[in-house]
Amino acid sequence: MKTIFTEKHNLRNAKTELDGGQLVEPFERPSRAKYIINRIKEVELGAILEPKDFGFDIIHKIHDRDYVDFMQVAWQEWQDEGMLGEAIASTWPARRMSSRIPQNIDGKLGYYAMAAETSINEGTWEAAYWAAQVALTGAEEVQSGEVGVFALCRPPGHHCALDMYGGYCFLNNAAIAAQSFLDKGSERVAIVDVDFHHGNGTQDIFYKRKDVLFCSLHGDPYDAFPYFLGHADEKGEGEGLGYNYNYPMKPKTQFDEWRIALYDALSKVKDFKPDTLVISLGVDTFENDPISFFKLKSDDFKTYGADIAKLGLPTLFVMEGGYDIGEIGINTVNVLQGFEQAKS
Ligand code: OKP
Ligand code: ZN
Repeated sequence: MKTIFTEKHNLRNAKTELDGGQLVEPFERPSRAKYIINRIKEVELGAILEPKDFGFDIIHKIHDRDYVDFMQVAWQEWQDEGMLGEAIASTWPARRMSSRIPQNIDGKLGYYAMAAETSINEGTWEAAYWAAQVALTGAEEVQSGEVGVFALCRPPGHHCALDMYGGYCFLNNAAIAAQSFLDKGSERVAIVDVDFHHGNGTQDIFYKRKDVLFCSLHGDPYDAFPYFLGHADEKGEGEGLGYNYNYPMKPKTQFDEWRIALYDALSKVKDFKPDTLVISLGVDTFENDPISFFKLKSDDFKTYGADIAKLGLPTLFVMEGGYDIGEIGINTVNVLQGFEQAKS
């Protein structure tokens, strides 16, 4: 399997994450990608390609222009305001307040953020831009005939909506890849999100559309981030009704139960008859993940990689979360090897 990767992910290297009332080293850190790429080399998974630069055309189809323009200048504006730390949102348009966009950078961050743990600093935007290009390059490889391709995106994307960043995400790489599939000939694209967290951004982006099916397996939002989306009764709206499926699961969920949800999601995919499949691949479902509560073991990742392969669809894996740095390489590559070994 080919991997798309660039060292430019290292430009996303925030010093702070707001966690339990403290500013700690972010869980979403550069070494995550290093361990994954090292494992890919160790097992000789396949060629490692640099991303091409596809520019902003497809990014602008998924994200508001206002939002994209803001992200490009947010760090500069924060510095111009004389702020001493990294840029962190602290005030939101909460219930019954105005949603007019403030002029002050502190207010704008609150307007465009969905969570406060994610700091913006120098290099954040450039890394996010290249993560999207990694996804677009992966989509192009799949469309030119590769059965399975791995887009090693960093920072991740699935919490990022039309005009919102947060949950370590700044551009929705999986959604951008799905749009690229549609623009270049796919009639229907399915996205299955196996990251521990609900893909609220991806759901939101495609909620009223029937050309993209979205299925997400995740920690129940009553118990887990992003808390405010991801319930089982969110099924899509308008034309999109019946094209969104959520599988919220409780703390300590084991692989056998998780796999039942996966089978259900894969059967929805099958019925949908997509031309292409995007997997939002987070390995934070692992039993030792420091910020999640499912109980998958390393071997389970191989097993479900094979389950996905049995659909027989051209598949793009887009990297999302996974924070047990020591095992992230093994768990991620297990999914990809499981897929490779089972594909027809
Ligand atoms: C991103 B992805 C620990 C809680 C952090 C945000 C989690 C973002 C996960 N400080 N909450 O889905 O893996
Ligand atoms: Zn996650």
